[in-house]
Amino acid sequence: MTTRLTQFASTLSLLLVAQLSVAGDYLNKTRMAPDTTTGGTVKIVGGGPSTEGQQRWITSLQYEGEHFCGGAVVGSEWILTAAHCTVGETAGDPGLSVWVGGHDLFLTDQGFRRDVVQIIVHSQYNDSTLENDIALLRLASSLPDSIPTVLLPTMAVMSGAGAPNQPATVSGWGALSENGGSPDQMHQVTLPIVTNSECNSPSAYDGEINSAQICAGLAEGGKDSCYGDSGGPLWVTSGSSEYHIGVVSWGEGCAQPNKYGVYTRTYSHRDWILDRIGSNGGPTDPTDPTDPTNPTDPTDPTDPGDSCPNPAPPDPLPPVAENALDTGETIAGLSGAEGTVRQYYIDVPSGQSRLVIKTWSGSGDVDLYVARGREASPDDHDYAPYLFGNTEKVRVNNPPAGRWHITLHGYEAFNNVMLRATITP
Ligand code: 4AZ
Repeated sequence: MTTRLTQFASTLSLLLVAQLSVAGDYLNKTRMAPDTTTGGTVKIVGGGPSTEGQQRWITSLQYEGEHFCGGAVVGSEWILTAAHCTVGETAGDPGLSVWVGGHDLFLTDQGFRRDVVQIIVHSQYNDSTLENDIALLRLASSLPDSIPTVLLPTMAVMSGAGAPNQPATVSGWGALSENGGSPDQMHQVTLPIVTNSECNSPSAYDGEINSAQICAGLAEGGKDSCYGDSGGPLWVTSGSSEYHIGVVSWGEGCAQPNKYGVYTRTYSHRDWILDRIGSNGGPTDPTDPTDPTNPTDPTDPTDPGDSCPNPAPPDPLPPVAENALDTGETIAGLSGAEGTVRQYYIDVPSGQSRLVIKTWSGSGDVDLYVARGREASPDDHDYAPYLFGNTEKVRVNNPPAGRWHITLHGYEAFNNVMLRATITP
């Protein structure tokens, strides 16, 4: 095992050297294989042991029985983890396994072990910036019903329990301090979700964080995920359900002031995940009226739990005229109530180098959705920054030719917002 970890670490060092010229600050990003020393007297960076038997959907990725990354059960045969955890791993390698539903790494009669038959890494994963640091592992056989799945977050969760300043929990078997050893027992720490603008402030990551990432931690430091927690979950409870809101990805050291933990934002990859695993199943949150899996939705005519005949479901997006946009044209003064939809399109000729669509200014919260070749909606789009407030931008390099559809959706009432689409030849 020591050999293998050494190989893993030296692969990363090679990558680090190779990346040096393209990303000068890259060496500051920590995402190494964990220290293999166990025990120690230090506490997990600001947390403590988790409760045995809780969050049995949390998993340990192991090589020859040794933990190297975390993960989460999102389907009975699917594990969500970080793309960087899969670097150098091969599906079908008999050394590679996932350990599910356990608590103490050395009590191997706990939990369930499964081989990995498929590794799906996000096609846009960037090994130097760690953008889209997300991957799915398919297990050789389904997990038993006693292992729950963690739910993928909905919009409502991200604006409630998953919103900035709310408490979220990160769990794993990673190091207990930046220079410390790793525990046998799963640990967890609860820390606040941080806005992307705070995480992008000069004292934090100075603009490196994109909208498909989410940060958590304290400005004063002291609570964080650390080496070996990568791939594991940042999660919140909403109603009676647990929702996965981030994949442990990187950070500068562990628990340092202003150096928040950086997580891949699960919500931004919800469709990517669902397209691959089918459905997320599991219990639904009855307090969440926008949860599409909620079986108590009275407007759902297919809901077997509904005793009364259902009325026809309302149109989720009322039909509105779609307006053409010219490149560089600014639409000013857009306003509407919550739920208002405004639709535009722009025709992109072939061979263009960039398409930028942005909204800014005004008040309230309007969200931007972009899709090529079909109407864009909250449920079907190619791009959606999905940020709080009105400053949102989609940039597509070398955009394929065709009609690009833009939908603005009032997440809350919005007032006096600007919209512009620009094609760069
Ligand atoms: C890691 O390498 C890792 N402090 C995880 C989280 C953080 C840094 C490194 C964030 O697994």
